Amino acid sequence: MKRVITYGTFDLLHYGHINLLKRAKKLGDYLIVALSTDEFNLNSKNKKCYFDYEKRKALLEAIRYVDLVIPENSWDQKRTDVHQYKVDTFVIGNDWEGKFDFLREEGCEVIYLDRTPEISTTKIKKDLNQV
Ligand code: C2G
Repeated sequence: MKRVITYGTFDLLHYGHINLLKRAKKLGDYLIVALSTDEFNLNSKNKKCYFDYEKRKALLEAIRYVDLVIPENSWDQKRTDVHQYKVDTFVIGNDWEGKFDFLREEGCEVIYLDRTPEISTTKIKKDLNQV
């Protein structure tokens, strides 16, 4: 069974995220999503989430492509995650191109997928403000 992992905040969940998860699942048989916790978002990603971790986790667990959701508490857990969850492939959007190549040293394939254009949480918030 080929195991794939990806990381993110996924707030507000939109079709760009779904598109990423759909393509990520196609790369294997089992998809793990490491979901940024509220504290990690606030303290390390400078993101204030609209939905808290439990709600974002429930949303992701309802997506057919997602098999397991685990917490992302720090930038540095990827190496251990790859071993702990026996991950074959790490995948993330190409806004992170090159940033996680070091995982190849752990025997993990690293793939950067094109982001879905024209959609982002920032755009959603901006458009809603103009309503
Ligand atoms: N994404 C995408 N297309 C968009 C928006 C997002 O493909 N229009 C992808 C991102 O590239 C990422 C995933 O959806 O792979 C989740 O996006 P975010 O929640 O913004 O993730 P990010 O904050 O970049 O967190 O340790 C890694 C970080 O936790 C990644």
